Amino acid sequence: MTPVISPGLSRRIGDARAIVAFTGAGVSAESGVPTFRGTDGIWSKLKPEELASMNAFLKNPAMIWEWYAHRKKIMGGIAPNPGHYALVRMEGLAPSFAVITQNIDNLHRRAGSRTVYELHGNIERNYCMKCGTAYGDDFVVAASGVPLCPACGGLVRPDVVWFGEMLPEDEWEASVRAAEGADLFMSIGTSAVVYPAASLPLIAKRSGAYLLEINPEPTPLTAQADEFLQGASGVLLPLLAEVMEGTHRSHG
Ligand code: BV8
Repeated sequence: MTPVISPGLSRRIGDARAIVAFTGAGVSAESGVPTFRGTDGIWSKLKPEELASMNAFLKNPAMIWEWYAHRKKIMGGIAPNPGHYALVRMEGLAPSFAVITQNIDNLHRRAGSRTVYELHGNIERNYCMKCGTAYGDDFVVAASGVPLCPACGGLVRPDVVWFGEMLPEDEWEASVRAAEGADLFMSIGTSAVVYPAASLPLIAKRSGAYLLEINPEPTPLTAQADEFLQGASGVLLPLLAEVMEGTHRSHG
């Protein structure tokens, strides 16, 4: 039976100095968080732009808050899965390791990942659109209907990046630097269609990184990847962590 992790990839994982894990909704799928574009996707009914956009929010804040409240409810009952924990193990072994995530579910941090760049924000954070005051989940959940800022009466929104909005500058710059400095860049559980995040794997490859894609199905990135490991991240990432641990044990 051919090993799932080839000897060539095992060597690369063991020798990698700077590893980046670029993650999308697929990494949280095994925690029970629905993906966006899969068959069970939360966008299979409505278009992303119809929900995750400023226009949609201003047009109907109550509906958009209902959608986020629904997602917060799902995320309230989830936990990191073996894929998240495998990335924490790998971070402990690699000289340099960063997670760049498009996910807003906070699961990487809850699993214990230390260097995490959140490109599209975090659903547990909210802020007033008028005065910028930050509000936690409790405030938003307690509000009946659309949460208004007690300080200035402004509309409170989720601290996530909507379509047409810029990504947080420092998270984006740090992510580009990490991609340019990586010798192993893993694109995991993302359909690689949302930009500018989806440009990071190619920035890494152009800067000399080995581009590994992990996904149960091919994506628009697969043709440019150096290697495509077909399967679930919750199964494959623990195997990669085991290979890394084995290499570090044998190196003493
Ligand atoms: C912007 C947060 C600049 C909110 C989200 C070119 C350059 C720049 C911009 C654009 C461009 N072309 C188009 C644009 C505009 C747009 C865009 O990219 N549109 C796409 C749809 C074409 N981009 C933007 O608007 C971005 N902003 O560009 O600003 C600017 C600003 C002003 C003026 C000019 C320029 C902002 C994009 C951010 C949008 N926010 N989410 C919220 O979540 O509510 S996007 C959303 O998609 C999530 O963040 C999500 O993470 C992201 C990507 O989706 P995936 O994570 O990949 O999830 P998906 O379901 O698609 O795929 C899951 C994958 O997992 C699948 O492949 C599946 O096979 C796999 N899988 C399933 N199970 C498993 C698994 N894998 C492993 N294991 C498993 N078990």
